[in-house]
Amino acid sequence: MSEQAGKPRLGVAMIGYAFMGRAHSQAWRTAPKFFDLPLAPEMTVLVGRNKQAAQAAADQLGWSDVETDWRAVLERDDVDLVDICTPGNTHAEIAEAALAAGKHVLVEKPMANTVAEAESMAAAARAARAQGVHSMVGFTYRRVPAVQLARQLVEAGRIGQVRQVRAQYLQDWLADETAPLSWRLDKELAGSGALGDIGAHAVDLTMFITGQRFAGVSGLLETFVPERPVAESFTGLHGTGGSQRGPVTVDDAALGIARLESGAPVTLEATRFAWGRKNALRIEVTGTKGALAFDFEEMNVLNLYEAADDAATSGFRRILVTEPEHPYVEAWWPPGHGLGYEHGFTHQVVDLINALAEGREPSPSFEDGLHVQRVLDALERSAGQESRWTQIEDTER
Ligand code: SOE
Repeated sequence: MSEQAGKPRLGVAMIGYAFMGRAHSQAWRTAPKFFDLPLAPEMTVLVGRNKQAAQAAADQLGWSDVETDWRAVLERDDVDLVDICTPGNTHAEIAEAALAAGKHVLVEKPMANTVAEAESMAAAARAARAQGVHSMVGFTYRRVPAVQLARQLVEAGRIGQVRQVRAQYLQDWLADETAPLSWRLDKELAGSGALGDIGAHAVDLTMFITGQRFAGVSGLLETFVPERPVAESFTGLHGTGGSQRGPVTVDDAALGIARLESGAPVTLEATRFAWGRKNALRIEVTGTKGALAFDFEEMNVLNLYEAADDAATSGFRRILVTEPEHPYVEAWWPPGHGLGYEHGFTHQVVDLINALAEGREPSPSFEDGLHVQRVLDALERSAGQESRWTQIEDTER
C-alpha cells in the first residue's frame, strides 16, 4: 500500500466481469464516494481471458488496466487485494495462490465447490492471517440494513431465545424450460445448483442473524428439467439457446430440515423454479418472546412481532429500515428513501476496507465459508441417502 491523496491506497485486481464482476465494480467505484474510508481503493486491473472483451468491460466498469492471466496480477506490486468473481471451480486455486503471494482476498459465494477445497482455503487463510493477509467471503445479503438490524435485535434479546428458523431463497429464472444452459447448471463449474448458488445465502443468513452454526441436516434435491438448449449468447442470468441440447447436472431445487447448534429447528428451501418469486430471500426467526421476518423483495423492511404487546393491537410491526439510526443508511439518502441490490455490495467493500485498515480478519471469514460448505455438502449427501440425517462435523471457528 502506498500513500495517495492522504490515504494509503488499496490496489484491487478483479477476476471475472460478468454479473458479479459488474456488481463488485459498482461497489469498488461507489464505496469511497459515499463513505469515509481509511484506505483509498483503486480499481487497478481487471482480469479476463479474452483481451478485447476484458478491455471493453474494464472501460465500461472503470478499471485502469487489463490482464488475461490471473497469475500475472499476483506478481504486481500495485495489487494489494484480489477480488474473485469467477465460477466456483476456480476459487480455491486463485484464492490460495493470491494469499500465498501476500494479497488479501475477497471471494464470491459459495466459497468453493467442495468441502475439501473449502478446508484447504480455510487453512491457507489461517496461515496468511498470521502474516497480516486477510480474506473474506462475499455473502452480501448480510450487509442489507434490515438484515443487520435483525441481527442486532436477536443479539439484544428482543425476540428471546431462537426457537425456529424458516429460511428460503426463491427465484424463477429457470422455471422456463427453454432457458438455456449456463455454467450455473454445470456441476463441474458450479459445484451444485440452487443449493450452492442461492441456498448458500439462506444458510449464511441463518448463521448471521441467529449467531449460530448448524449441527445437522436432512435434505432433498430435485432436478425438474434435466436437459436444456445449449446457450448461444448470455447476459447476466439470461441467454438464448440454439437447437443443440445438453444435460443439467445440478439440482434445480434443494430442501432441508436442519438443527442449529442450540437445537433450534430450521427449514431451508432454495429454488430457481418458484414462478413469480424474483429474488425472494426470506427468513423468519421465531423466538421465545417474538419473531422477525425479512424478505429481500421488500429489502428496506424488517417485520418485528413482540409477544408482550397488548393483545388487542399486537401484530407484526413493519419497520422501514431507511433511517439514519440504521446501519449504513446515513451515508446515503435522506430518511425514507431506501436502498437497492447494489448497496449490499458497496457495504461489503466498506466493511472489508475497515477491517483491513484495522488489521483484523473481516467477516464472514473463510472458516465461516467452510461451515456453509459443510452444510451444503451434508444436505447433498443426505439427499443421496434417502434424506438420512447428516451430522455436521465442525472443528474450526
Ligand atoms: C443467481 O441465482 C444469483 O445471481 C446468485 O448467484 C447471487 O448470489 C444472488 O445474489 C442473485 O442471484
